Amino acid sequence: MKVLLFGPAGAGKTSLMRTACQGYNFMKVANLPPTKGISRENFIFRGLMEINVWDAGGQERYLKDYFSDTKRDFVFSEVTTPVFMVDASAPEPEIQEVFAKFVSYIFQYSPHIENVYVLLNKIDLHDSKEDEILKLLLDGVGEEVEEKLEVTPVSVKQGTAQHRLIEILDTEIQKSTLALQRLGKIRHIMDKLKRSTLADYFLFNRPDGLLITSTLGKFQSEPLEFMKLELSSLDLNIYQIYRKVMDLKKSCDVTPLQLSIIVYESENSYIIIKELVNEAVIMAATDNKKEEVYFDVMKVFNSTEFKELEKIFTNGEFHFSM
Ligand SMILES: Nc1nc2c(ncn2[C@@H]2O[C@H](COP(=O)(O)OP(=O)(O)OP(=O)(O)O)[C@@H](O)[C@H]2O)c(=O)[nH]1
Ligand SMILES: [Mg+2]
Repeated sequence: MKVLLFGPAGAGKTSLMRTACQGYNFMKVANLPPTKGISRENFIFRGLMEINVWDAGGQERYLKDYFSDTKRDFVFSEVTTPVFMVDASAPEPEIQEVFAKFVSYIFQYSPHIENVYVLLNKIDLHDSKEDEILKLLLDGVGEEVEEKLEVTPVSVKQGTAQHRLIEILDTEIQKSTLALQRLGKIRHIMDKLKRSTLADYFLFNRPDGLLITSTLGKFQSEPLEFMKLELSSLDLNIYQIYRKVMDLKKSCDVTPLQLSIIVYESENSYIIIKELVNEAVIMAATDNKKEEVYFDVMKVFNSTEFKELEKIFTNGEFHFSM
């Protein structure tokens, strides 16, 4: 999957990529330098589909380069998801030509493309003029192209641009047999886990923090940024104690400690969280707080089914070409 993020300088393309795909919050990316040429990032979206994001720096000299005879093919071919982003508070006339060239090369070099996504960004700003900028863009292309445009006013700052990008990528998942097969396999195993315990299971993807699937079906959740189990410096005390304990027990078996499972409890249930080989996080929510329910979940985390689930995230299934 090649997602091409294109548009004039300062539109917010890199901010969008960093916040939607790499779990940064907007404040952390507020001072990004302009992107030099094309920056490419690979990641697994929702744990199901490998995505290559091509973030094309929009400064004039780079645009000229992308449109040149020698570079055009490289930039615009094999695109699966073209996304054009503009700063809605800066309706500059030059944008019209950039957009017209962009769509024309997209349709020429990636002829199977059905939709071009247009994001009018920064609508959080008081002086944003999304109507004006949309008119500018549309005036430069024909009606036939217009029908293929999916235009959305968004804001990376407020989070709506990220939601829109996730929505766009979700429609790509629906078109990918490979991604759906993988989802089918995961669901099958998750249902098996549920059958042997009184608990529901929720699986989250680590890179983007999105829900992959759950035994209660799909639901909307805010992307989770914290989903990495790590020992904090405070916990280092535990390591010192553990070493002493092993010393007292005269055991040579001193190995690094890892945070493996986190257990929360409410009045009526346990929420148990475990990492799957660094790539995903599983959460179990028990139906009640009976001892055996808790131990059943622990057993499930050591079961062959669980190992199968881990294998899906380690067996390099994604290492085919883009
Ligand atoms: N107010 C506001 N500012 C935004 C928004 N999105 C991005 N910005 C700011 O716009 C500036 C440019 O953002 P970038 O993500 O670097 O823009 P870019 O499109 O990658 O720019 P190039 O790499 O030069 O093509 C940064 O200061 C961002 O913080 C938004 O939704 N609202
Ligand atoms: Mg950039």
